[in-house]
Amino acid sequence: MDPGQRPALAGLRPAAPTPARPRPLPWATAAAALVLAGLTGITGLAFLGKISLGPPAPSGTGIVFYVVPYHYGYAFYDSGLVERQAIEVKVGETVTLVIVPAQALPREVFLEYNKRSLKLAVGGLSPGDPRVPAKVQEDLALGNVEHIIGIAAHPVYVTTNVAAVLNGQPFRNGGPATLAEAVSQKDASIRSVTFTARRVGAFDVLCVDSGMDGTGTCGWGHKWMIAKGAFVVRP
Ligand SMILES: [Cu+2]
Repeated sequence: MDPGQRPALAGLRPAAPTPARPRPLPWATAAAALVLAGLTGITGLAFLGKISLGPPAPSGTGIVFYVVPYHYGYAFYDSGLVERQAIEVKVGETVTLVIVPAQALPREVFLEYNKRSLKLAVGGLSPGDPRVPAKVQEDLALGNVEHIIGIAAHPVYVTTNVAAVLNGQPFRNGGPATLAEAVSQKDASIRSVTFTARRVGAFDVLCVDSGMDGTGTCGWGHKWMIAKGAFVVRP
């Protein structure tokens, strides 16, 4: 039937007046309130980090954080994929870092992350210097696409392998559209590390590898790829 056409019967019958909304029965109200309370409880727990509404984490991995390295910095997300300024854990806690390289995501997303590098002084250039994005392009052309994520005073040394999904291109084609998608699809570029937070303090997250010339795997801005005190271990 043509969507604009109404059934013949509808035209013959006068539209019935909308009946007054029946008063909900007391028990129904009580049941609805209970359901609502339950939902609020779940949301509250999720907010407090007691349970996660985000992607399921592998069991036995403790508290999970996601790290997105880009040229030349990091974005941190909690287990619900909410961005955080730092990775915050308690001493003695088992921590799993799931590393999703920004380059595993589409070009626009990758470039959006890299824009953050324009807010900082990188490589002796002042914030916003157009030579910074030019250097990123140069690094991509040179194949300087990997990072090695380390955390001061902790056994963390994770080499990314985004080249495996880039197929020689500077940007990802046909990959996950978002971080959430990359995580739920378990993108081939994802690496993770599980360790124990042993010391109280604020530790730097850094790109550890450095070549003979000190440039490292991600190239020009490697030395400046440090998130100062971004791994926070509370007593
Ligand atoms: Cu790096």
